[in-house]
This record gives sequence, C-alpha cells and structure tokens, in this order.
Amino acid sequence: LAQEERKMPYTLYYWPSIQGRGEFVRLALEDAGVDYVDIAKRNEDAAINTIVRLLDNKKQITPPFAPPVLKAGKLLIGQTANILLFLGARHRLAPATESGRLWTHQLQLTLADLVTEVHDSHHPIAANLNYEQQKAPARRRAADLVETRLPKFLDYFEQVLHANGSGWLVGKSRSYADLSLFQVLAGLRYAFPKNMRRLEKKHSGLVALYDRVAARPRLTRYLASPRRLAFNEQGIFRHYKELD
Ligand SMILES: N[C@@H](CCC(=O)N[C@@H](CS)C(=O)NCC(=O)O)C(=O)O
Repeated sequence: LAQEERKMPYTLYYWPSIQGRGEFVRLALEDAGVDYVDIAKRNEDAAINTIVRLLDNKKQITPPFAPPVLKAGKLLIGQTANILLFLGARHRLAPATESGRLWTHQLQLTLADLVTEVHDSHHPIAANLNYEQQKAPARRRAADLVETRLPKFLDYFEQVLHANGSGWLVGKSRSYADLSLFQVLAGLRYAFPKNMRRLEKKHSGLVALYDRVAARPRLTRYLASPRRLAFNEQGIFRHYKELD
C-alpha cells in the first residue's frame, strides 16, 4: 500500500463485491477525475482483512464505526456524507459558500435517510439477521416504502430540482448531491422496477437528472468499466420480486 499511496492521494476502504455506500464516494472521485486506491479491488479476503484491521485499530484516536472510510494523507474520514463534504470542498463538487455547502450536505443527509429506509425494507427487524429470516415483515415494510415513503422522498427531490431551475439540485452546476441522487435512482430502478416505472411518470425532472449525470463523460466511462460492480442481493438495493 505504501508505494501505491505515494502516487495516489486517497484510499477508499469499502467492502468488496457490493456497491453499497462506497459507491457514493466512488462516483464523486470518478466524476472529479481524481486517482484513488480502492481497497475493494483487491482479492476479497485481503480487502475484508484490511478493513477489519482498520476498524479494529485501537491506536486510532478517531476511529470510524463502519465503512465507507476515506484516507486522505493524515485524515481518516468516516460517514458517507462527511466524506462527500470533504471531497466537495477539495474538488469543486459543491459550492464554496457556507450556505451552498450546508445545503448540499443537507441534501446528502436526506439521501442517506432514504438509503437507510431502502436497506430496512429488506431488513426490517435486524441488520444481523438475513432476509430469509424476516421475509414477512419485509413485505409489509416494502409495501409502505413504495406506497408512501418513496413518493414522499421523490416528490421532495423533484420539487428541489424544479425550484432551483438549472437542472441540477444546487446552483448552476453538478454537485455530489446530484451524483448521489443518480445512484439512488439507479438502485431504486434495480430493486423496484415495477414501482419505479409507475413513480417515474410523476418525476420527469429526476429522470432527466439521471440521464444528465449518466452522460457526464468520466461517469459514462466509469459506469461501462469493470470498476462499476453490478447491483446484487448482498447490497443495499436488492431486487426481490415479492417486495416490488
Ligand atoms: N451512516 C453511515 C452508515 C455506514 C454503514 O452502515 N456501513 C455499512 C456498510 S454500507 C456497514 O458496514 N455497517 C456495519 C455495521 O453497521 O455494523 C454512512 O452513511 O456511511
């Protein structure tokens, strides 16, 4: 790692084989065109061991609770929204004004709330039990997610887009919040294709934003590359037919 780190300013620690919350950080790094060491790209056991060692390091006085974690020189930064707050300022992925930074961060935290609700739709009882052990409550939780919670969140982001008027959530150009909203929409399309076909009819602004983000040249290349893992049933956005 030491040799790699000399060339690359950032190291991303995130579980291998799923996009998960790590993907929000990857999209920001990829769109900004900055190099990073991605621990998940090692073989699976090596990646997991590296992350477990990082989380278990008792000498670390600012230990992260869970991945994603970004190492930037001496800084070790945890919490997805916190990592993006940092990258936003460093790589012009967010406005420079205090009000603009706070607003972008606020949108990201709201997306994080939605991500947690999506996770809980297949794990409504306990994160440590598997889906098969909570299928019946998952059905009830997912039914409410697609009937009331998703519409409420999507209406909110549609309204923010509409009010801002530039085609982006914040100001006149893309921010990490746009990239994250793209990722949430991609995940929701994968997990709930039937419901998203219904919901997208009322959210044309979000669909346009999705296309606008996907068309950004660096992201188009990234999304088509093997670096972009596929969605699967180990991640946050899972497709179970009975939940859609
Ligand atoms: N709020 C945190 C959540 C982090 C999180 O839940 N990470 C998951 C993987 S996506 C994890 O490894 N959790 C372990 C645990 O909660 O025990 C964030 O947005 O980064």
